[in-house]
Amino acid sequence: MTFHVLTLFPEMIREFATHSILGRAAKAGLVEVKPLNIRDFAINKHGQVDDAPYGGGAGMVMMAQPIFDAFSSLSTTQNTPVIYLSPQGHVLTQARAQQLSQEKEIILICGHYEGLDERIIEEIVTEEISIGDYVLTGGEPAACVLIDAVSRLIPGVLGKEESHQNESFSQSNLLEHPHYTRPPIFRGREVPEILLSGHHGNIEKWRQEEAIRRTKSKRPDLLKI
Ligand code: 4G3
Repeated sequence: MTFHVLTLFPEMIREFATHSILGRAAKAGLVEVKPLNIRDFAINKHGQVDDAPYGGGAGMVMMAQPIFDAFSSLSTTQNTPVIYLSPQGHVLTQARAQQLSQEKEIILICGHYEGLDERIIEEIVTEEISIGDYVLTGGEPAACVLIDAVSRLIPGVLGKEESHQNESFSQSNLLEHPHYTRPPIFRGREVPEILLSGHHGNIEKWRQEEAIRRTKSKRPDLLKI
């Protein structure tokens, strides 16, 4: 799967995609992250990509032309999702990440300043996605979050050890049960006895109950959908 990322800060995206599980997935040819510098598509001699807003007011607006030309330089198919990361989008969910993981290619657009000229959104954007109800200085961290959430759902990206079969949100709307590893006592706190019992049936039942208990106490909103 290929992520094309239109950005003014290609190094932020490149750096992110070369570490840890994503870096390994790239080496294995499972995921390709291709930043495209919007500034390379500026046409005036100053390399200008933003301008003052019509109607006045503070801040700058990203010009439509460099973004359109960057987009046009890609030879992607007609129905490739073109996602604009913005606080105005639908909030990203595990279900949407799952759907996006089926795509062959995705184009991501990272905004800055006051955002993009509305006409580029009308012209090329197929979907606006937000990673949560807060504002960032730029769309790059949001693009990285989306790339991460989607990539790890692509078959082969996670190893056995990192499997996502039992984790929060993957099968149910439940949070994960608590986890423990050695030592059996840490600062007087004992590992629940049942986990040391070797009785797999009882352990599974306990984990399920804990998942429900935790969800009720930490995220009751998840149970009301
Ligand atoms: C567009 C995404 C982009 C308009 C981007 C600011 C938060 C998110 C930006 C705008 C962003 C998010 C860049 N901040 N919640 N900042 O996904 O006002």
